[in-house]
Amino acid sequence: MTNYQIKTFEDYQEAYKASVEDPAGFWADIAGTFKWHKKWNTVLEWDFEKPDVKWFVGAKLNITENCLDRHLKTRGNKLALIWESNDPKERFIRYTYRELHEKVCQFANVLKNNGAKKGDRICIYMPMIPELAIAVLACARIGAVHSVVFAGFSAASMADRIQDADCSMVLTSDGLNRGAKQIPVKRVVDEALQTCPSVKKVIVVERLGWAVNMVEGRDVWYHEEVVNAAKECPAEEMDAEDILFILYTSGSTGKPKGVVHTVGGYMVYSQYSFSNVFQPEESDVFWCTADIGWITGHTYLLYGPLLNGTTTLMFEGIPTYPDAGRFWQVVDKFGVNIFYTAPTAIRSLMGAGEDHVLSYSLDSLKVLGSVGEPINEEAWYWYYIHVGKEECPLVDTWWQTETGGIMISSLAGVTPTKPSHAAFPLPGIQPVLLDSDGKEITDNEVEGYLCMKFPWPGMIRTTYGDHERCRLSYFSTYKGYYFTGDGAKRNKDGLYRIIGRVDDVINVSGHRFGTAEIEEAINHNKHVVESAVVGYPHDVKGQGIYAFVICNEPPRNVDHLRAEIVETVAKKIGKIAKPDKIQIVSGLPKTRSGKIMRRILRKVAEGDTSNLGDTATLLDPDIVDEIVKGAL
Ligand code: 6R9
Repeated sequence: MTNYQIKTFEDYQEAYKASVEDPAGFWADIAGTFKWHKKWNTVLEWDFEKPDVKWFVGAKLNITENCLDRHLKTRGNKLALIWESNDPKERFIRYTYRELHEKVCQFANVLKNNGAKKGDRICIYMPMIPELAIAVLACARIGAVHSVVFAGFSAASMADRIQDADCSMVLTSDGLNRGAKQIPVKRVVDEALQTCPSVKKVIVVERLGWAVNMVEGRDVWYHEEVVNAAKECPAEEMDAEDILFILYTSGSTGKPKGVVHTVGGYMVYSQYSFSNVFQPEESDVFWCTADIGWITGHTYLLYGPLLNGTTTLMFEGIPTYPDAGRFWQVVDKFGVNIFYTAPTAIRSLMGAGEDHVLSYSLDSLKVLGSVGEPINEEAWYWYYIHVGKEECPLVDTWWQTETGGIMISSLAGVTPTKPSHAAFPLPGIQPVLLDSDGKEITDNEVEGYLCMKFPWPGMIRTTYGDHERCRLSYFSTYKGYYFTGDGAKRNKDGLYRIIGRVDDVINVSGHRFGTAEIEEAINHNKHVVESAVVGYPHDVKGQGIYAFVICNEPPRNVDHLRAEIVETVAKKIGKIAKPDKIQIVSGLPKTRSGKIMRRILRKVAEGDTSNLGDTATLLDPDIVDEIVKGAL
């Protein structure tokens, strides 16, 4: 749709070459297609050791003018957002670009009327209702930093994130719909705010019409506030390197960290990657099934499509409600052309049988996408054959919260695809594979640590409030490189295949958790002395969570104890992080220096105990026998 949409493999090769030879010139050309109040003085300043990365230095802009105002003349009456309810019987909602612009301005005025201003951090804890998309853009409109917390996280997780970013406001709803369930969201917020004195205002959107507790002077209803809000709101002028948002994600150590993205670079990269990977045409309807609470929802449900002037679809529900045909029914209902989902969703629908998908036409589909975890060949073929009718290119898109946008992927219908391969880096992206000494691997078919040797506009700038943590997590393992935490292989044709995390991060249904984070939650249970958590292959989730737990006394009722531990994790993190298997053990395999040998636990969890390797260095080798015998 822009002049920079690559259309042939030769174009791709040319663009890639140009992006490496003259990165500043390459990105300046692309950035030139956006609306800036003031252009940059320098395209790029960078130093991976500090790290210090700045794009479009000195430029001034507001991203929402590029998402909305810029389109009003040519696309004012075109649909910007289609919203489909959890309940197939409830009427859908549609906003044109003009209407969405108005809604965002109104919400922005509500924020201002309630004291929000540029630079404030605002926590958004809301289900997938149109107001969530509007609220995010409203923050960006006034220059407030949004920190969206997925509405499945617990009160304790939300409180941690609010405190870390020192948020002054929370935007939420009375409750949420999820399949057949209704969940009291505001109650979770109230619990979280008991330990968050920085929050002065809570704006509540009505979704379920439930009576909720409203704290005098702190809580206001959105529908009451909006009555007094003007429909015009000038966009705050931002520096290209001002913070656009914080999004928390798990690493191998400690609490989740607040990944910081800035306005200018994120804007350019989200639009460029969206337009090239998915190859949208002007009349296409694009559907990304991710929740806005995750990076995929930020970049490819919201910002990327809107920056591109594309119609984006937002779905409140889940793939299996009221039945496993729901996704396909929605595709037919709105004539979705480009569909982007996660392997875990595909695997769960695959398990429900082909009938659900075969009863819909799916004729409108042109492009399919996958994200979040490696897609196994079986799921790849099922998706390609039954959903795409062997006619839609399937792009396997590898990227991370920290990268802001898609890094390695084929460009739909333009560059080659291969099952289970993310394939080629996008123009501007310079991946390398390193060996354990940090040397670049030039051979093919050898597994290495996936790193980036050059900055790209959408990359992480810092971890909020703790720059050293950013350096240690991503820029210190291999000097001069950004380290992704993933292992990968490159084949003879230069296609990348992502193997998975090489650190202590578990990827459950495409959601990241640190083993340490889950262990810490489990250890809060009063019966637990110590625990060790590992991932293991899971048919639907990709990876499941296996916990080895030492108790202070032999449990009287193991099932009861397990249920209690699951409850503790749900309270500390959220239901999405609850262990699938809990094995009670009397000890853990530790080295003499006290380090848990996770390699052994991983093998037990995988059910492969034939070769546990050398256990002689363990403090108590006998414990291994006990653990193997008791394996679940
Ligand atoms: C976008 C997103 C990032 C981690 C990443 C990797 C895994 C994501 C993948 C993939 C294989 C793909 N991952 N996409 N692995 N193939 N196409 O998911 O961000 O939640 O931060 O997770 O997910 O391990 O490091 P995030």
